[in-house]
Amino acid sequence: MIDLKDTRPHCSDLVRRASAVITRRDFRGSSTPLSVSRTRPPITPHGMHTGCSVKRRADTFASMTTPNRPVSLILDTDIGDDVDDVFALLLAVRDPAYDLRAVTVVYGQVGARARLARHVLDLAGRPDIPVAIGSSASLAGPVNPGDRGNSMASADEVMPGSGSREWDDLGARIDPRTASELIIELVRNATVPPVLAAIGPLTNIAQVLTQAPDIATRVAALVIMGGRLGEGSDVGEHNLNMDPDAAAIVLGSTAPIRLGTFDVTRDAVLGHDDVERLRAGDLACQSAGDQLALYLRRRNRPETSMYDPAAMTLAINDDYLRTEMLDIALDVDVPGRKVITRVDAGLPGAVKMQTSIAIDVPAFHAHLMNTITGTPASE
Ligand SMILES: [Ca+2]
Repeated sequence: MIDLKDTRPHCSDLVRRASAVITRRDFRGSSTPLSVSRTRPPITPHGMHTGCSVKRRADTFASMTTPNRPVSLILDTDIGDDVDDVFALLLAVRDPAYDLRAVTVVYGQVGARARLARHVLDLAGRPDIPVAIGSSASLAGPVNPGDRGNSMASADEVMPGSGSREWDDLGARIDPRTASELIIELVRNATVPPVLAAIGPLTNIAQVLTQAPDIATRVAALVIMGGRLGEGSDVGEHNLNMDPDAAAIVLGSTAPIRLGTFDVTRDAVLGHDDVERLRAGDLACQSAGDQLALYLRRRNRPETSMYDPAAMTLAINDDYLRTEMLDIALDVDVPGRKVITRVDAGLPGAVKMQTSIAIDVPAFHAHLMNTITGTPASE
């Protein structure tokens, strides 16, 4: 996901805010106010709501997973653009709490994304995990090559070059099934319900739920990095904005959603100090360090957010992200490619989701780096 500096017109003329403030408590006992916008439905010819009836989801996650057993995980990713996806992928194969069963890729340059995922898994010693290609286009049609997020900004200088022998070899070992075929097959054949984690635009997941509605109730959880609450929520969030139609389908479904939002996960960061530690590790760590360094240089920033691996921890527990069951309402503006998420139990269409409200930043950073590198931080 991308830290957007949105230059598009805001929809402040479409929404009226009423003040509503919940308290965001971090794990160290202090309290920080977190504003949550309460907005009326947009009055716009292009706006629409999810239109679903109000659903009351119980958080069935605990009852569908087995304590002390790894969580079976399927990861759907737009790896290669923002660098946080590669850290989610490495965390998924190096934390024994996960049993990563498959990786599927989505959005824009899916051939390159699949090769990158294959490359990283090979470096991590996991050539056995299948990688399948999903939708390049959004549900509305082909993505604009200039779209934010349709790049390989964190990886194109790090992975084998297009047309090289290594590139061809990676391509030859991509799973022949489509992303939705692979997801549906794995979920339906699982003896223990898996967790489906989506850390990119939601096109593949929407296609799965459209083709096979039973998947919504067969997964232990649908973990999503997406949405933005509180200040800045009027510009939406990248993963939902890039395919608003898919977001409406997925977030309006009956799947037990655990939502890691932009406003919480952005506080988890890696920066230049972490690059050297990664480069001192094995081949997979070195590649991740190179991708992080490339991304920081291209974006000219000292650190960057780890939205995706932070959200992905919701597949395991709430140790790093604290969550509450909140009523999340959507305003979906397809032509504007903007999906506004807000907490509003009163709005028709609001859906209950286990939603992030706070993050333990130091604990998550230590967990991510220690797990990926396999070593504790030096004093
Ligand atoms: Ca992502």
